[in-house]
Amino acid sequence: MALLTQDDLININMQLQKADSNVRKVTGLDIKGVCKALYGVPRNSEKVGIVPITSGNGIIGNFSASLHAITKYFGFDSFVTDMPDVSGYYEAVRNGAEIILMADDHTFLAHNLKNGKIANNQPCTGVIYAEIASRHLKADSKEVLVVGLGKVGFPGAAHLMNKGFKVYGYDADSVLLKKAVSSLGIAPFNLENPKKFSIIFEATPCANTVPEAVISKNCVLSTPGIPCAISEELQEKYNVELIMEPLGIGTASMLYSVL
Ligand code: NAI
Ligand code: PYL
Ligand code: MG
Repeated sequence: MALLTQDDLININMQLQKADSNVRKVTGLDIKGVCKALYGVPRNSEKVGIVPITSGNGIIGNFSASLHAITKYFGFDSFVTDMPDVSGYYEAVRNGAEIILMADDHTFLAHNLKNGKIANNQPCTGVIYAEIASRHLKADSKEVLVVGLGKVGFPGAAHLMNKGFKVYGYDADSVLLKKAVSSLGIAPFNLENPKKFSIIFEATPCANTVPEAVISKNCVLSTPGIPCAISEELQEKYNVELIMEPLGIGTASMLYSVL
């Protein structure tokens, strides 16, 4: 999994507020509203325990603090444990956590200890960024381009298919592209024969993965991918509505999915 860096998470509150404003502009809903549309209106708001995990590459600077800020931004009572790992998990439960948030280098989970529901950040991120893209108020058709069909992109593409969109997909890994075509019924997108889209969803760890030939004026590019899929120059040239944020939107999707 491509790992976040401390620098990706600088001033997460400002990044989240900016992303929320862009989501409202594109969809007419805020991030919370999109989560409610996806998962239903929560009856209550559980206490969240955030447990730092030292395995693998270890603690990422700003990661736990960002989760603390993100959970508070969405109205949850939350705390970061003093201890990491097993001791931190014990501390979280002993201090009344009803939902556990923790991440190693491969899995970022939300586990609701009351109802047993568990969520993985990758599909939850793909689904919410795809949902936001699908709600583009000024879309000129139900055609969408998905670039990147991995652990985030594939669930996002599946969500768009389930919503009745015409999904064109591309992945640099031909095996993954074939799998998405055969299992989801998406259309393989041919970069040699490009067309314009007003809705684009990208989930790759590479820059410049969305070519100019597919970008239409005022299109929405909904992308959790880090770094950004298009240059600032292209974003300005086509007035692209960019939905991009390093952690909070995906975390909101996880939390609402386990309430
Ligand atoms: P992954 O490795 O499972 O999937 C990435 C896919 O992109 C791969 O199938 C790869 O073949 C494809 N790809 C790479 N370069 C490409 C190119 N030039 N054109 C087309 N396809 C290309 O990774 P995963 O877990 O799906 O994550 C994708 C990105 O999303 C990563 O950058 C990750 O850090 C980020 N991410 C962001 C989150 C957020 O909340 N903003 C949450 C989770 C992941
Ligand atoms: C969840 C993020 C989104 C993109 N990549 C994922 C990532 O960086 N995962 C690793 C998270 C490790 C956290 C570390 C800590 O500080 O607790 N174990
Ligand atoms: Mg996010």
